[in-house]
Amino acid sequence: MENKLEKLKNKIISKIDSFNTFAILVSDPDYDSIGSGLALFNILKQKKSVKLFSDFNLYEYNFLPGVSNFIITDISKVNFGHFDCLIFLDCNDIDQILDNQKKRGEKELKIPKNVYTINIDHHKTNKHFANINFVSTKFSSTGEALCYLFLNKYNLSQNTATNLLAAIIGDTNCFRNKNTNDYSFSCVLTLRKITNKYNYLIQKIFYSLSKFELKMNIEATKSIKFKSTGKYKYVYAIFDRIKHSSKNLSKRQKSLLQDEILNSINNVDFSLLIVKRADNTIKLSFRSRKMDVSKIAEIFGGGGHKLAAGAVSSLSIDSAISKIDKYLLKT
Ligand SMILES: [Mn+2]
Repeated sequence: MENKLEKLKNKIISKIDSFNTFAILVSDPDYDSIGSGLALFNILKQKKSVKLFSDFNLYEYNFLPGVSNFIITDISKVNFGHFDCLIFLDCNDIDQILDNQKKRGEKELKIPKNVYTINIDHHKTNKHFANINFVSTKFSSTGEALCYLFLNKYNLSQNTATNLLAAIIGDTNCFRNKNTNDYSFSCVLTLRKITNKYNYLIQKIFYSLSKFELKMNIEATKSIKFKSTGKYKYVYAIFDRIKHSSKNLSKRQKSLLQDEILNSINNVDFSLLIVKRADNTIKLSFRSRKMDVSKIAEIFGGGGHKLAAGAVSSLSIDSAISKIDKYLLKT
C-alpha cells in the first residue's frame, strides 16, 4: 500500500511538473474541500498558471485565507479545453463538484478529451474517474493527502498551512472521528510550525454559533426519533430548512445537531440527519462509530466513508425511512 501510494505520488509530481496550466475543482463545500483547494492553489501558483473553481456559494468559508481566489461560477458552462490538467479534490464522484440543488439533474460537467485529469481523495466509495486516482482511506482528509504529496517537496506559506490545518480539523471533527491517525497528528505538528492560526480555526469552526442557529438546532432536536429495525437501532432527526426559510444552512448548524448530539447518543448503530430542502429533495447524512453506513447511503445513490456518508433523495421522509428499514431487515 505504502509503495503504491509512493509510486502514485511520484507520478503526480512529475505530471504536475510537465504541465503549465491547471484548473482545480473541489467537491461540495466543507472545510476539507475548500481548505484543500486553497492550499493546492497556493502551492501550484508559485510556478504554474492555475485557476480555482467552485459551483457553490462559499459565504461560510470567508474566514479561510485566500477564499476570494475561488472563481464561483456555473462550472457546467466552463470550457476546460484551455487547461493542460484538471485536479479534482475531495470528490467521491465527478458530479459532486456541481451544485445540483440549484438545477437538479440538469447540470453536467464536460471534460474535453485532451485534458489530463488527477483525482486526489480519501472517500471509500471513490469512483476512480480520472487519469490518475490518488485515493486512499488511510488519509483522514484530502488535506492530509495533500500533505503527503507536497509537504516535503514544496515550501508552504502560512496561508497554505492554515488551509491544510482547517481541512484536517474539519474532517476529523477536531481529532474525534475515527479517521484520525498518527499521520494526522504528524501533519498538524508540522503545519503548526508554519502557521499560528490553530486556535483561530478552532474558534471559527466550533465556537461561532449565532442565536438564530441555536434556535434552529433546538427546534430540530425536538424531532429526534429512536427506531429499532431487525437487529439494528438507530436515531434520526429532521432539519426543516424550508420552515426556517434558511437558504444558507451552514455546515456548523448541521454538525452541531449531527456530530455533537445525534452521533453522541449511546447504544445505537448509526444516526441519521434528514434535511428538508427547498427543491423538495431531502439530504440524508449518516454517521456511525462502527457500522458501515456508506452501504446505506449507496441504496440512495450516495456514498462516502464507512462512518460518515450521505445521499440526496427525492423520496418523502417516510418512504426514505421505509427504504432504510427494508435494507436493514435484509442485512
Ligand atoms: Mn474530505
